Amino acid sequence: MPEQRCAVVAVLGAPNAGKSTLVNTLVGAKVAAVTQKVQTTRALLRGIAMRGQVQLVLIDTPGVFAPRKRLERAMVAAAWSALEGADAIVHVVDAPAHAPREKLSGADARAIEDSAGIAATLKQRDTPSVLVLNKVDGVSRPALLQITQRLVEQGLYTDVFMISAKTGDGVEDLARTLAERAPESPWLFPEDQTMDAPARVLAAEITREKAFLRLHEEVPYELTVETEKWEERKDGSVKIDQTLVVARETQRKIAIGAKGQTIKAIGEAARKEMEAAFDRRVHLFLHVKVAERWSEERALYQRLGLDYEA
Ligand SMILES: Nc1nc2c(ncn2[C@@H]2O[C@H](COP(=O)(O)OP(=O)(O)OP(=O)(O)O)[C@@H](O)[C@H]2O)c(=O)[nH]1
Ligand SMILES: [Mg+2]
Repeated sequence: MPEQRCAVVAVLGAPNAGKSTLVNTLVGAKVAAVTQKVQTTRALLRGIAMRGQVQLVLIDTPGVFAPRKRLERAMVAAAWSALEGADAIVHVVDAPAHAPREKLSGADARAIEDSAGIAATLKQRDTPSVLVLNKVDGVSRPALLQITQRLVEQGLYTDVFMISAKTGDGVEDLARTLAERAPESPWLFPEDQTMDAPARVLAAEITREKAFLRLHEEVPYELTVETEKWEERKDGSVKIDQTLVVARETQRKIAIGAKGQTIKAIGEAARKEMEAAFDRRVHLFLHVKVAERWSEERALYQRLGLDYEA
């Protein structure tokens, strides 16, 4: 029997860089919500990927940015906390956002600033970091070289990878390198497990993703999803009751939509994905509730594993 090896890998980067997409691709299953909006991931999520005798425990983190609100501060603190105990760090960068151009959008300028801050911080640490330029499907070769050059000057990386987390291009090269460097250690999880969170947490993430995708303006950021009930049925199906918590009555109306259309569409998309994820029939019931100060409630932070006082 070859020795077991295992590496804890923290996946860090600015909001929207593609961290969750990369973790899902490496795991080969959906473990983390992915949307085109920033601040999709709110807490640490572990995805587990096997490569031969090597187990990679990938920690998906919330994006690192300049936080203002309590929840944002807790998210960013959680992202940095993932570095504790990590054997390796993967710094994911949204390459198209960093491409040199005459005029940058505000969001791209922020992404560049956030990445530079991360590069500088990682440089102070002993844990080996690799730089991953993501979304190479959307950027030219010369631009990639310029972006790499700038970040390599700002940080200290053992390797640079150019990948598309979405198409999988280059992802196995990265996996191989991470696996090669994994220290000898017993696996932390059974080899057929793909994530560490319980199914009801994944169910809440799935619904939150569908709601994020369908709701616009400020609603997604002021929304959270709780799995209230999980009832196993004799026929092998499961009945799941979830509450979408929003901060205002107007948001409740938007989430429900005319004749309940919006919530119905969110529920249908979520149910389909849950059936695939749990490999069984799902009866999903969604409720919408207003709790003005949910993002200030201590219990929420505890459930998400976030630090209320961060
Ligand atoms: N074109 C392209 N899009 C990608 C790629 N990887 C991720 N995306 C898209 O980028 C957006 C953000 O992806 P996420 O995986 O949610 O990004 P994240 O870094 O986890 O974002 P936060 O959790 O909000 O910090 C989504 O719309 C993805 O589909 C890629 O390789 N190519
Ligand atoms: Mg994410």
